Amino acid sequence: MTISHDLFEAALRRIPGGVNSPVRAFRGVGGEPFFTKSANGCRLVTADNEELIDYVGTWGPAILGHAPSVVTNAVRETAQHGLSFGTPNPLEVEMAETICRFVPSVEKVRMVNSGTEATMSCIRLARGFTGRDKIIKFEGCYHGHVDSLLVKAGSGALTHGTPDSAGIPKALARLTITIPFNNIEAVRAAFAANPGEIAAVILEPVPANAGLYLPEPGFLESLRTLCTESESLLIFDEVMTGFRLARGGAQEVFGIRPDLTALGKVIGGGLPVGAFGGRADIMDQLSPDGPVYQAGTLSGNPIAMAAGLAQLRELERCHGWSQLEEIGLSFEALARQAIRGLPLTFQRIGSMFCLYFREGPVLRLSDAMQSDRERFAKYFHRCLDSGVYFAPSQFEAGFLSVAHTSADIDQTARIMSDALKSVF
Ligand code: KE4
Repeated sequence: MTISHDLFEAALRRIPGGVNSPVRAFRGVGGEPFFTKSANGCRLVTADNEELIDYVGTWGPAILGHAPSVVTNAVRETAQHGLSFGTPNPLEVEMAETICRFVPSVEKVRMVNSGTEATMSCIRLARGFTGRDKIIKFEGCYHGHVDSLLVKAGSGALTHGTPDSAGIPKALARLTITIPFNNIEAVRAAFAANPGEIAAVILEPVPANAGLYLPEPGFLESLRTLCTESESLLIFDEVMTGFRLARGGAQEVFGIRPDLTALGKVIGGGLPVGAFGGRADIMDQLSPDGPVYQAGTLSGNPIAMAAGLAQLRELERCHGWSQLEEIGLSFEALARQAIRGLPLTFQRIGSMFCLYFREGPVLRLSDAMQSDRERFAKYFHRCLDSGVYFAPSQFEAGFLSVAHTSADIDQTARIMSDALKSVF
């Protein structure tokens, strides 16, 4: 038996499913999860000393690769002066100013401790600001485990067949209208059927929790227009895409100005950080100035701020976003070579990608759901056994980092190609 197996046995006795987050349980691909004991650059080292080229990147934060020295040094240095103060600290101000500089639609911002807190706070703030209750979201989009948003959700909810979680009061779920992504007519109809009742539309501008698919031309622009006309708020959940697709995230790439933006992952450099921000007139509705309450003991934690700031500064210094595009282009070229002639679809934007086990294109959840999950699972394990770790679910995106070298990508392409030959 392996050390990971023994650790998993112990975990199962005390942690539900043996994991602190469901997608780690490998239920989407079968088998037992490996345990990681260290990570550096684009590689993980398992508890059994296997080295893996990592394309999950702790689900997005490791954009510079794992444990970049600029971040670990900042953490070490900051920790000398204390771990948490429960008072305002200078790093929070620097983080807020940096976010507002990177993301122009964010005029004011508040730090939280996870992406879930960020989206949850956006929803409450939108409802408080508009005085309306209903929310529009899109099938397959995942916004964290927020009661109002765990309706036809993606990511682990989809992987484990619980897109509509138990425990959500029907009275609350009824206030969430879910619509297929890229269907602007259905959004228009929802607004017409609920005049003056829609507080906000929330979406991942590039949905990456049902694999990865893109907004069709004009879709985001139409959402912006519909929200403006209806005086509803447009909320971009950029927990995944923020600071990754561009310095200003997907909203910079697509030229759309949302009213609120949820952020996370990259912003913490690997530590627990989320943030939400947007128009000052909306953000000023938050306590202590306004009537919408929101709070957090560790929000703006100095260590987390130092880690996130070090990561954002380094991304800007090394022109990380253009490096990521170059790495993405070369990865895509090799991936397309590996899948040539096979009933597969490879979709990418920047450093995010997905290989769907179905013929494309994939434009919405219903398309993604037609993927061959069994064949995906076999492919996943063949790659893992050969030293490449892709996300353990067809309904997750893959992530490249600045630390992935051309040698890593060449090696990955060979392993992908061999794995595909063995499952087709
Ligand atoms: P967290 O609460 O997990 O920090 O963030 C929730 C969240 C919000 N919005 C988007 C677009 C997200 O992708 C996420 C979390 N992403 C998943 C990966 N698909 C996290 C992995 C996990 O659940 O363990």
